[in-house]
Amino acid sequence: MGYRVAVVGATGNVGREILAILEEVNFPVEKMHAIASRKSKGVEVSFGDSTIKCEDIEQFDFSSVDLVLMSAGGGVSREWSEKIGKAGPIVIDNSSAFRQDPDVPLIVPEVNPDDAKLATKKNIVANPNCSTAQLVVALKPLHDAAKIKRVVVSTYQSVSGAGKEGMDELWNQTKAIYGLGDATPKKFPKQIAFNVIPYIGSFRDDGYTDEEAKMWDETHKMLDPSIKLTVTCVRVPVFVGHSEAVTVEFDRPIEPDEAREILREAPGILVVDKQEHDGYITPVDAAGEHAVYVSRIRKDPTVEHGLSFWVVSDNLRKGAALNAVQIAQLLDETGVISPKSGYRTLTV
Ligand code: 2RA
Repeated sequence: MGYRVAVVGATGNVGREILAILEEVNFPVEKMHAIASRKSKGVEVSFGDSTIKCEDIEQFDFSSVDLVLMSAGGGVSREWSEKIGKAGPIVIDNSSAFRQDPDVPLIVPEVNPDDAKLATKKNIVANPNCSTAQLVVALKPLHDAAKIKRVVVSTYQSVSGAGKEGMDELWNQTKAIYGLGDATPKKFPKQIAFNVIPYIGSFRDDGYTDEEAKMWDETHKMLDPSIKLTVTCVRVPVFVGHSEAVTVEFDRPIEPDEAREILREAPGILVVDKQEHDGYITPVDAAGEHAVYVSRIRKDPTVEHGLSFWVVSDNLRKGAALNAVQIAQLLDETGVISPKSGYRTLTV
């Protein structure tokens, strides 16, 4: 018994990871459909040992599946997710289109699994932004132990967060700069090879970017609206893996050793924290892995009860595809979806 699943945006970075992780975690799939835009119809993608051909989103009958994992950007999601939800399946949406919709739960299973029960309000569950997902996994167990008052975050976000075009731009610019080729920025607003760019998303009137605002809006929705956050998001010339320098102010004293113990026990986290060169994690170490890594835990002596630490995770995995698959597992485990629903539809 398994689910009939459609992955929309199957040719993208995240779509391909979703297909790989569904197979890796042995999610019960009876039938898998890869869905893409008309121009990618027939393009082959891998699912386990098999190869499947992409089907055209315009032609696909979404009432024939139980679960849709959507990773095709906000525009496609705004056009399709509600229609698909009304046709029957639950949509797990990786875009920002529905994250702040009060009738759509925004879920990181380690943080707010109980919100799964809200999934059937619109048959849509939102997957958070990559930089928020890894942050809240690290903040949640600490917040449970000592209430968090304020967080200061600087991100170091890899180019894969901007899709395949972002990865291609870093690769091509790096080669062009070494080989005297054309290094003109196209995907990013400035040169990304051998550089960092303190701008992701688009500017808002308050001087922040929408990527930065996503981090506090989503943390408020999933964890606690009373936590104050200030954020600077930066694009760095790394292919995969987002890093974050985080400083947290608590309402009671919390020592680095206590924080280490709490984080070691917490789901989804691996603490790698020794004062030696194998004692902290970099994005290259985290790429391809499932965990959120926490390193460099230390006291911030400039505030009353402060800790600083370093959080790294694979942005295509915990930041996107893995979290989406974990939401699917959560919906299955909590009975929000069950393979039977597929059979019921099939026999009508
Ligand atoms: C980025 N947060 O890294 C985006 C992807 N969702 O650009």
